[in-house]
Amino acid sequence: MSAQNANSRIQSSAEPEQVILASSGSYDAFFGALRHRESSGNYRAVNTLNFIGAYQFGEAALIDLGYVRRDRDVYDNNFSGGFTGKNGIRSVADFLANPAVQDDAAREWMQIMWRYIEADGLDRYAWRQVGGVTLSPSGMLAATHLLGPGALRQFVNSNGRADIRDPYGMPLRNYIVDLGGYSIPFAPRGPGLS
Ligand SMILES: [Ca+2]
Repeated sequence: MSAQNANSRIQSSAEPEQVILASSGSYDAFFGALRHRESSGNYRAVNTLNFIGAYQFGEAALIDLGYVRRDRDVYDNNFSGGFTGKNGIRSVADFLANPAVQDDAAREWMQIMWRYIEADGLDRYAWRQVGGVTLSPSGMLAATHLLGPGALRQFVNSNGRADIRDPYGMPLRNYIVDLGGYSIPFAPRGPGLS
């Protein structure tokens, strides 16, 4: 989620069918594309819902990653539990000032999210067509980053018909398609790749 998304035009759910044949982009390029999508690559970005940094992490993700302590509401992005000091990060300001830590957190986050996807049994949909799009692992991870594994499950269970959007109106489907063309080293490889 990002301020950039807030400015995005709300798009029709009836989008043309898109097919991703293989992952042509590298894992590094995936992070660049995700940063661009989330914040235009601005490591100091804070959006109106208090998601922070180039990847627009929220409180719940930073708790899972061990940067923030749990408080009564892990989704309100007030970070009131405080920071743990992981990688020297003791405040939102520290996190925003440290691109290397944000990149490190993003890489760790992808592995955590893939385990969520596996725990939900959604990994078996990798490279399958759902609702007219190919679910590539990078697209699945991007969608899970946008709205969580529950939203990806809803997308799969509805065969892509559920119109799932982030609070700024960004459709889940856009993340699946636009960030779907990157290879993920710990996930199933696409057809035709060795
Ligand atoms: Ca909180």
